[in-house]
Amino acid sequence: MTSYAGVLETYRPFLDIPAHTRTVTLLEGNTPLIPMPKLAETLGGGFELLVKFEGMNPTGSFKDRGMTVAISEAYGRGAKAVICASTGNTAASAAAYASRAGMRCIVIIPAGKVATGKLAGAVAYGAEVIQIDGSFDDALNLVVAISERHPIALVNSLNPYRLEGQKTAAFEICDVLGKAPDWLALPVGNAGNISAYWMGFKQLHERIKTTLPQVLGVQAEGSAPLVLGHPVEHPETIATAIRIGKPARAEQALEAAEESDGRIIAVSDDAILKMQKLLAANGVWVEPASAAGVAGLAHELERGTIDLKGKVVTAVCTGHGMKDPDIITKDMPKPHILPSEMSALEDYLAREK
Ligand code: AN7
Repeated sequence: MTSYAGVLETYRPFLDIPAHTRTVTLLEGNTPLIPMPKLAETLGGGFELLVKFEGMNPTGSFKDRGMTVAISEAYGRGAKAVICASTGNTAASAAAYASRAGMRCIVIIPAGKVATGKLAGAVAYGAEVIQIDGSFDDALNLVVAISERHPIALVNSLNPYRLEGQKTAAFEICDVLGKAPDWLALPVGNAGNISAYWMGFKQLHERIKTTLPQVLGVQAEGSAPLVLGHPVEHPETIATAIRIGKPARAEQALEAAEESDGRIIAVSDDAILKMQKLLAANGVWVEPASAAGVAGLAHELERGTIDLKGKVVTAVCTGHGMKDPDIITKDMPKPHILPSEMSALEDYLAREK
């Protein structure tokens, strides 16, 4: 038996990467494609819904797929330091892979707008965390400028090797289904992921003649530059992962939507949080941004603007719920405190539910 070796080794012949690349991996990828029949019924039924649960990657988000490739390339050419701007998940992922390669990792994040689990991850893996009094977009401008002036590798999704790695998720979906899905729904922030999926599906279409899915990209209403058609100066959303006003891969994302006969839409924070609860009620706990894709499907179904009858629909849930525990605990009902006695517990069971 050959054991699983991560996305770079598994899909190397499909990846456009330089020969100097030296694999740095945490055996990311190979994440579950989970059937969600009960949730599909809740949304009206008549279609097959599967969630690609990217929260099951080593650092808890889809970013690990692209990061293994970006860090492997930087490591292979002798880079000693990497830098990224991040709403949190990229930071934690860069930190983890840089630590394995023995590289310095600097992450720039918007102060006060990064979920606890992501910040903790970046610190735990040994990154130097710098908070700026500004947005993700400001942070991205800074790291791009720094990486042009200093020998520090940029590992944001402007780095093409990030997309090479991220597109492996499309390959995995087709491998499991034995075909491409009819629709793919996913959240959109800096727009690297939607661009990478589309690259992956198109590559398989050209090589092995799979069909192409229609792509539904979903932004949060308060941070929806791709829906509005212009950058958003002060993006706001509860889904801090996608609190991005000027996506680096905007053009490619719009192309993916158009070429696939799909679209990019926006949903409200309420709809995102409602879908986070619905997913969790089906055993899949994701962070708020990660619920946006399915929330977008629900939005279109409610309005009758999408026909999913008989279709196979894949929704990408990009990050684990454990990344952002505060969003759950802040509204948590007060815990029941009982005496440590059987009778008290029996009284409770008789009383509740
Ligand atoms: C959970 O970590 O931009 O459209 O700096 O963390 O490829 O940006 C995160 C983005 C979706 C959006 N879901 O993906 C970062 C960062 C989750 C995310 C997105 C992000 P892109």
